[in-house]
Amino acid sequence: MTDVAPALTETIERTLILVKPDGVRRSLSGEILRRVEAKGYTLVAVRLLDATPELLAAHYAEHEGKPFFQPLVDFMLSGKILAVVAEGQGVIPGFRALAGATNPTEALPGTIRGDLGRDWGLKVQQNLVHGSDSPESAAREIALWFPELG
Ligand code: D4T
Repeated sequence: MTDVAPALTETIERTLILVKPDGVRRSLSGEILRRVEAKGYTLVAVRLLDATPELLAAHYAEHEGKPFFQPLVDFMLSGKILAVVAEGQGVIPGFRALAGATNPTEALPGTIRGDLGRDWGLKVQQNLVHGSDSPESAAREIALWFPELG
């Protein structure tokens, strides 16, 4: 047989989600994971951890040199992070849609940042979550935060 449909698993993708220290501190980890699961995505791996400067330098390499880089790293070192790998068709753009715009003031109601986040007048936006923005970023970030899944 040559005309078989592609295996279902070929379209499944994975993304890295981080509940940042503000989300963990504000006890919003459960609410955020609830939204991911309620949307229908599957949790593949979950880890509560303290990031290191080295891990964050690799994760945020694209932002090095920008004015918010050091405040961003300091913020991400300020408390526990809940790192999550979620899976499902379209989960990379799907979670970005659930998260909403980077700036929580502009994030639409209904999104994680729009419903649960706000501008606190700090040097870096504390916007509760991170989500990979492309398949290439997802692969790179999952390897950084969950080396055992690589
Ligand atoms: P992350 O990467 O955390 O999912 O957020 P985004 O994808 O939505 O945004 P980003 O990578 O451009 O920024 C990373 C992180 O830096 C903060 N930030 C960003 C900030 O405080 N001021 C800024 O002008 C920008 C662009 C927020 C998220």
